Order: sequence, then C-alpha cells, then structure tokens
Amino acid sequence: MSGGAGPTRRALLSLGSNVGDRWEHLRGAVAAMPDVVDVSTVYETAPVGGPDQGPYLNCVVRLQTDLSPKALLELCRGLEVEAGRVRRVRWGPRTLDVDILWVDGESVDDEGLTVPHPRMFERAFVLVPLRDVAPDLVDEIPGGTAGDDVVPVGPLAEPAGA
Ligand code: A4P
Ligand code: MG
Repeated sequence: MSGGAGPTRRALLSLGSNVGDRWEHLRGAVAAMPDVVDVSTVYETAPVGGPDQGPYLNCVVRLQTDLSPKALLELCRGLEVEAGRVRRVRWGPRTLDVDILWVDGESVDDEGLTVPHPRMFERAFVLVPLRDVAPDLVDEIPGGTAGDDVVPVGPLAEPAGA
C-alpha cells in the first residue's frame, strides 16, 4: 500500500493511551492502520510529565509503507479523532496519542511535524517497545530497559483484560 508513488520504507509509530478502554484504543488504531508489519509487546508505563494522571499503555508499530511523513501525520490524527481524543493540556491524559517516531531516510523539521521525534530517545516508554520491533535503532542507547516504570503486559492481540 498505499496509494503513494515511491518505494516503501520502514516507519515506526508510537501509541499511548491512559483514558477509557486503553486496550481497545490501541487495538482499534492498529487494526485501522495500513501497512503494519510488526507490533511490539504492550507495556504499562508510569506517566512522564504533565498533570497528575493515570498509567499508560504504550506500544510501537512498524509499518513498511510508501506514505510520506505528512501523510503519516494525517493518519495519526485521524486515528486519534476516531478514538475520541480531546486536546486539553500538553502531555495531559488522552484516549489515544499516535506519534511518528522515525521513517527510514527521512528528516523533517517543519512547523507541526518533526521526524525523528525529538524526544524519542529520552523516554523508556518509547525505547522499550521500540527495541521489540526495531532493535537496530535502540541498541546503542542507554535507558531502553524495562523496569518499574515500564512493565510488559502482553501482546496486543491477547489483551489481559486491563
Ligand atoms: N508533531 C510534531 N512532530 C510530530 C511527530 N513526529 N509525530 C506535532 C506526531 N505529532 C508531531 O502533539 C502536539 C503536536 O505535535 C501535534 O499537533 C503535531 O502536529 P499532541 O499529540 O497534540 O500533544 P502531546 O502528545 O501532548 O504533545 P507531545 O509534545 O507530542 O507529547 P509527547 O512528547 O509525545 O508526550 N507518559 C507515558 N508513560 N506514556 C506516554 O505515551 N506521552 C506523553 C506525550 C507524555 N507522557 C507520557 C506519554
Ligand atoms: Mg502526540
């Protein structure tokens, strides 16, 4: 897929949810995504930044796609709308956040879109699931290990009923 003209390349998207049926928000988004080739384990993670808020479920999805970074951002926004996301505060609680982490060979720094994601290498809730599906991007980086703040829960296909 998906309608673009270029060759496909690897793209990595990060998903997070800490409001409502967190499993269903992640599962629904992945089911609606084109070109998915791999999905990390789902992790329960302590919130980083923002107001006092509940724990997140986070995962990372690997696509093999010809969609441009801009088209991927539109895809991410559409999935967030589908999950009923309302933006109130930065880093605040959300039904679904979908961020573009990385697209092979792409570097974008526009208003409204920065790829690679500027904070991806600082955060265990990104690095740990990213290692599951793209270990080459993470192996040189400290901090990408599961711990008290990032706990594996299970594969997306077999929710633990959380
Ligand atoms: N934007 C720019 N670059 C990108 C990109 N590569 N991918 C713009 C997606 N969006 C990108 O995002 C704000 C704007 O970023 C968008 O309009 C888009 O054009 P947002 O989703 O509205 O707001 P946000 O997510 O609150 O802000 P931000 O800065 O993206 O947040 P972060 O850094 O992603 O952090 N703790 C845990 N445990 N798990 C989490 O998933 N997430 C966050 C959000 C904070 N703490 C968390 C988690
Ligand atoms: Mg976001």
